[in-house]
Amino acid sequence: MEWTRVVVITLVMVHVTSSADSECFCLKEIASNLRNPLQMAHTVVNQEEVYLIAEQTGTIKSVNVKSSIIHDYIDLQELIVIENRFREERGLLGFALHPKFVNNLKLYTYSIRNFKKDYAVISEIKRSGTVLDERILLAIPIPGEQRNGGQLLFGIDGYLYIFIGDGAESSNTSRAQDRTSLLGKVLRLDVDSFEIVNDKIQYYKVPEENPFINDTDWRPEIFALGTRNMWRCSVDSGDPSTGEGKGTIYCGDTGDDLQEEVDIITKGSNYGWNYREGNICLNATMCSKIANEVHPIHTFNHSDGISAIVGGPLYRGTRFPGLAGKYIFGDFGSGHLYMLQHNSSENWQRSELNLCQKNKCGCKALATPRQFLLAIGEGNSGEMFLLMTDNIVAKSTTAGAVYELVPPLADTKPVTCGSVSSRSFIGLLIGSTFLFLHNYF
Ligand SMILES: *[C@@H]1O[C@H](CO)[C@@H](O)[C@H](O)[C@H]1NC(C)=O
Ligand SMILES: *[C@@H]1O[C@H](CO)[C@@H](O)[C@H](O)[C@H]1NC(C)=O
Ligand SMILES: *[C@@H]1O[C@H](CO)[C@@H](O)[C@H](O)[C@H]1NC(C)=O
Ligand SMILES: *[C@@H]1O[C@H](CO)[C@@H](O)[C@H](O)[C@H]1NC(C)=O
Ligand SMILES: *[C@@H]1O[C@H](CO)[C@@H](O)[C@H](O)[C@H]1NC(C)=O
Ligand SMILES: [Ca+2]
Repeated sequence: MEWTRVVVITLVMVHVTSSADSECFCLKEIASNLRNPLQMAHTVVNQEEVYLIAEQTGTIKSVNVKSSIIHDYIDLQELIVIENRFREERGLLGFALHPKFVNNLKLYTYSIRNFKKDYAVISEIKRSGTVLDERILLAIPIPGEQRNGGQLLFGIDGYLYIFIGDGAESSNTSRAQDRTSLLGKVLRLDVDSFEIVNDKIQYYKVPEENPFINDTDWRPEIFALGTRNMWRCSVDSGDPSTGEGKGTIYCGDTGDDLQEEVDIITKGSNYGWNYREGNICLNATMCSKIANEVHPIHTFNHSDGISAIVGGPLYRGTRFPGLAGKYIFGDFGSGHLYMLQHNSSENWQRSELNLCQKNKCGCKALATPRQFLLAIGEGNSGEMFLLMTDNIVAKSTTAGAVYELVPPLADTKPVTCGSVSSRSFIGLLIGSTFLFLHNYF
């Protein structure tokens, strides 16, 4: 995340009709009173089907899917650093469940902690009763307070992928291109093994297939480089009948002044930062010399109305047939959602998704969405959730909520739902002034 500047601008924007009009969505609230919910998982804990939702302030809440009862599952509040202020990008930034979580209850967290200085800490945590067992896998010093990354996920190879921001205070640093630094990188670890390194136990092993494992100039954990601050990545579960696409990793990489981008993460690739931002060259000397450079599948100019990208899933659910096989992402500042449709080997076409009109959603689905989009979650059957808040100063408010995307009612006769209100989420009014939150992530 990075909030380098907040510019108040007047937008004169004519709402563009979406090509996906027939695929409008309704929102059903599944949890509220949260403090910056920024990652979720859908799983089973002790035979209870739950959503686990991480708050930036340091807890992972468990929400019982049937009863909606919420409790704290993991509480790291005493261990992490986070201040009660605007532009705070530290705290608990992400988690991933071990592929065998249902049996071993191991999960992995990415949080910022202070041991005389700030570190991005990746650790394995297991809760047994009320006791938390923790093993620190990596503690990476972070130079600035922003662009700290935070995404963790397991690939279909069973390895843990870690997405670290470049930790920079300004775009001039080239840590993302520095092979001896873990900043601005995607790392890949085997967390089911350990190694003894310099007579100390290291609670992971570097997979033999990591691209730079034989090159002593490189940190062997590096899987890919040249990333700025990837904010939310996902693994495609594959086409349900053909398996096509299974295992592909998609990320949104937040931009600096000019462009946001969507990337497909592949082994040994260089995503260009900070020589290139999106597809714009920032360093004429270096742009032609980027080895194994992989360009984004899509870029989105800030001038076209995006503030900071929030990557989502490649949709494999069934509720929205028109979204099948499309890549979904959103905008932090406005909460708008978009899809990318792959229509030839090189071409991904963008269109906007719209919230349905009030009378097309049942009363239960007439939730009032929050302003800021923090993440897009995915349930076990591929259905989607929005993690949002009205106030990003997380420690002081509980303005966060999680919504499930549900289809509109088949019967569109107007519904009356008492005092429930629904604020329009889309199509900023012509000439309205709106906070253009540039580069929060
Ligand atoms: C970064 O580079 C720009 C352009 O070269 C320069 O104007 C700016 O002062 C630099 N910022 C820092 C912190 O060095
Ligand atoms: C590293 O070296 C080993 C032994 O020579 C070889 O088997 C392996 O394929 C190499 N790995 C990579 C990623 O180059
Ligand atoms: C381009 O990158 C090189 C290598 O990191 C650096 O030395 C140089 O100052 C950069 N040039 C600009 C204009 O930022
Ligand atoms: C995006 O911005 C870049 C540079 O700022 C410009 O060259 C390009 O034409 C823009 N693209 C669109 C679609 O406006
Ligand atoms: C494919 O994408 C291009 C550019 O984004 C668009 O012009 C074209 O209409 C699309 N083709 C189809 C078949 O959707
Ligand atoms: Ca890039």
